[in-house]
Amino acid sequence: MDRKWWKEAVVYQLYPRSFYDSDGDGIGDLQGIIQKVDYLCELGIDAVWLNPIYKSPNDDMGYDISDYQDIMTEFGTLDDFKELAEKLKENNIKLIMDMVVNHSSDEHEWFVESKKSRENDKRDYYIWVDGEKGTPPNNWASFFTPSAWKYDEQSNQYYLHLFSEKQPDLNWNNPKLRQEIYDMMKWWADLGVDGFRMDVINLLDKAEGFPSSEKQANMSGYVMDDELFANRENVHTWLKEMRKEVFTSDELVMIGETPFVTVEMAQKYADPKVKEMDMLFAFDLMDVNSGKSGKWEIIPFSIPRMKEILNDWQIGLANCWNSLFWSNHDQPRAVSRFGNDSKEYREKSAKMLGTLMHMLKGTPYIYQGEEIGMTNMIFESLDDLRDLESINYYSEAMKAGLSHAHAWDCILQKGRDNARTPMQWDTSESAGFTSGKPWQKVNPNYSNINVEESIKREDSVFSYYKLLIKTRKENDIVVYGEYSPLFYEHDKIVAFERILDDEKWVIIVNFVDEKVKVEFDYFNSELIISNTDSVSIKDKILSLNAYDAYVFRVK
Ligand code: ISL
Repeated sequence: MDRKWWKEAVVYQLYPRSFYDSDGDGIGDLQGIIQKVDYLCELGIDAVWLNPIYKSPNDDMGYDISDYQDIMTEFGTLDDFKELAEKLKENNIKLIMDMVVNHSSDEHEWFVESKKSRENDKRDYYIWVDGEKGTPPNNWASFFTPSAWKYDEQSNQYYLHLFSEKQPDLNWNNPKLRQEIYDMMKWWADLGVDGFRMDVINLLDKAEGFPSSEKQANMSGYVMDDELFANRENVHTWLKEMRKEVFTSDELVMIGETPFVTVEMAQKYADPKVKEMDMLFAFDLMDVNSGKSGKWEIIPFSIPRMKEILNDWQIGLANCWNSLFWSNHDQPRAVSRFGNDSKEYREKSAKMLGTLMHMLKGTPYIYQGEEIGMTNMIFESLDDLRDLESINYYSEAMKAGLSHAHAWDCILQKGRDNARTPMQWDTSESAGFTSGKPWQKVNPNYSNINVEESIKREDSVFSYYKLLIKTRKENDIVVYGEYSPLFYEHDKIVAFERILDDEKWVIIVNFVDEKVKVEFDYFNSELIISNTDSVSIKDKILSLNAYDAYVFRVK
């Protein structure tokens, strides 16, 4: 058993902007987190991943960094950061920083310099290509705007931005730039952080010569062709270099965020012998209801397809390590998307989802609010949106002639603002998140769904999550046991075994809002966890009600 703290940990993903506001400006902050460390301890998590807290003009909510060694003004100061790090350490909670080095903000001094002239010594920190006004160097699409290139009048060149215009891509071919980044990361490591979640780390290497793509264009006429900018060879070279330079201690965890990654690619990135990354975030599951053209092409959700994804990753990374998550700050809320957020089934299905993620093999990530079953938000108008991705999608959809109703429905289902509504602490105004005007509307369902209520009720989602986390701590099998699928052909239940030495656990959950039956021949099983009081096993048949979840120890 290759024991590692980050394998045994449950990680809490904390979105500081929406967590807790200590000073009434409507924006969550570091002192706010400090005030809520007790809450994290109560839940029992072992590590916190903080979304970016660096200085930023917030075009993309902190993923556009203008100073890597300072804190976002709204969030506090470096002293606040040190106080938070200290407080987490005192409480045995590890701290994982989000690190964004594929791009910076256009307000970073490197880019300000780089833009000054072709001769500037920071010019090569970014990706500049010749081109005439109105004709971008190629047909690459950006995630957040139609073209991935922005023209600069003064030098008659374009710069590359895979994300927004205010997020110019850094030029990783430049060794000076790479060294500056490693030094900066070492500086954070020396401050005592326990690891990094590396944003879009597999996009660092772009195809030489920036060829246009032959693939199908999107509604704006540009092409999102990952083969030209993701998972290319130099990513491996630079990760090894970064690992050597920055990750000098084995205790420091390296988690790569890797869109477009396949199981085969992941095996290479997360190979424990090579150690480019310890684990990574893959997106097959998040894309389960997306069509070929991306997230806004919504296709029907299929349980068999979801099972296939879970199974492929469990088996494919059996010798590496998986990251397990139903949601994050870029995704809809888990219970609304994969469960059922109706009054009747919200809690039941949230617990069912929790059971699955905590019992699969890998490190579970709880996205802030998931532990109380927070739901998607029914936004009323464009003015309610804060995320540039949705705002851009809406405007491109209108230009392409799609209906308002269609575009709005997509935004309600998939928009990133869903995950970013403020944490619901109690029933006071603004759900107790702020005494001021919240930067993003609070979900009106906070009067029913909030921490204060959930924490004191024994059968709440919160209490159930506590039990899941505690069970992991007390049983090596949950962390290190092998995974093996069960009832793989069944189209409504998800089930698997975990096996460690002579111990075996069986996990069975019903993914639908109807009764299902399965053959159950595990005699003398002991029920360890369930989201229901009534287990019915008769004549070797287990009957499951809507969203039932069971964890058995087989004797
Ligand atoms: O958010 C997405 C879909 O809605 C993803 O495609 C996302 O853009 C991709 O996974 C990269 O995400 C990361 O980098 C982005 C940032 O906006 C995201 O918040 C971050 O998680 C650019 O830094």
